[in-house]
Amino acid sequence: MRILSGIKPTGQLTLGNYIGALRNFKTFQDKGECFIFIADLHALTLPIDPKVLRSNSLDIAAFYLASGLDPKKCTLFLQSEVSAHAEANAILQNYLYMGELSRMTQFKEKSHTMKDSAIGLGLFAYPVLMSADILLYDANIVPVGEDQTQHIELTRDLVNRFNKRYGKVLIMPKAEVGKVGKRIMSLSDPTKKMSKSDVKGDIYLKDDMATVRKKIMSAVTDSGSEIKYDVEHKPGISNLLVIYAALKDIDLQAAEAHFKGYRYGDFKKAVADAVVAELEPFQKRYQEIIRSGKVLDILHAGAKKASVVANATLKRIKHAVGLLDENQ
Ligand code: ATP
Ligand code: LTN
Repeated sequence: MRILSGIKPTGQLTLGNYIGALRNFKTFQDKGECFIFIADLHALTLPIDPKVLRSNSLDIAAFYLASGLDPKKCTLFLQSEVSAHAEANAILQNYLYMGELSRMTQFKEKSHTMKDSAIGLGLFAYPVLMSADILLYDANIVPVGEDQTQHIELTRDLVNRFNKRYGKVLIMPKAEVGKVGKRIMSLSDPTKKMSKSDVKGDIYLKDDMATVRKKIMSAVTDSGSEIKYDVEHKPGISNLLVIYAALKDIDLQAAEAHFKGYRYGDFKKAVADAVVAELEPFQKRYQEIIRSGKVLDILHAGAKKASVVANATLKRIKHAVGLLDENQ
């Protein structure tokens, strides 16, 4: 089995990225061949300072390692360092269409406040490159948070379309979304997704522990006093329950039962304790990894390994569509 996922280095990673994606990756490295990358080409789809992009990319690599990904078991690499991604993108863009791309929620959310003259083609064509990422590795499983499943559905449509025309060339991928924590909400507005481009209401993986506690203690809660999972009537409490359950690896009923009779204040304190217990050692590992100075070497070695797999698939795709290669 092949597993592939990535995170784009657009900003400081949040607890949402951690619970929805990062934390789950390591569970796959013993289940099959695992490819985890930094989607740095995708980060260019909105304006970003080159220095910030470089430092975010290194940070994500260090976070991957700190989360327990082992470069011996799982290939870690930069998307831009494996040129097959850009080449496959150039071919596959002809098999996804304007109508379906313009219906993508992420595109609509990111572009609705922008003028047409400011929206780059890369933002619109984002799912093409993402499909290339996935298909180049013949990935069976793509672990992601809920917001990315629409892009993976589109990749599946592309596979059907392409294979119908050229025979069985591409492997059908499937999104794998965690049971608890697939969509962590903002602490200041629990009806909105916690997202790294939204500054308020986020817990950042680099926040110091006092800040983490403060943010959780001042999270928006709801009227009433019961600790209950009810997204419609109690979005704030439900979000904190999800965070707790995900970090403790328990289901929501067990979390609810645990907090029966708790007051909001004590409940929030317990959630803050759970987040600190997870992030404190994680940050220590991150610091050690950055100090080791080995991150770039790991990424370069990963790109070499990834290129072998990606180039083989690219060759298959090129041959299928009729591009001549060195053997013809
Ligand atoms: P941006 O705000 O720059 O769009 P983002 O925070 O949404 O970024 P991505 O890089 O798009 O983050 O996502 C990285 C991974 O984290 C994806 O698998 C995504 O589904 C997951 N993810 C992002 N935000 C959340 C969230 N709030 N809850 C759960 N998973 C999330
Ligand atoms: N769009 C993803 C990042 C990403 C990705 C991928 C995830 C780019 N290519 C391929 C899974 C598989 C995001 O996190 N926003």
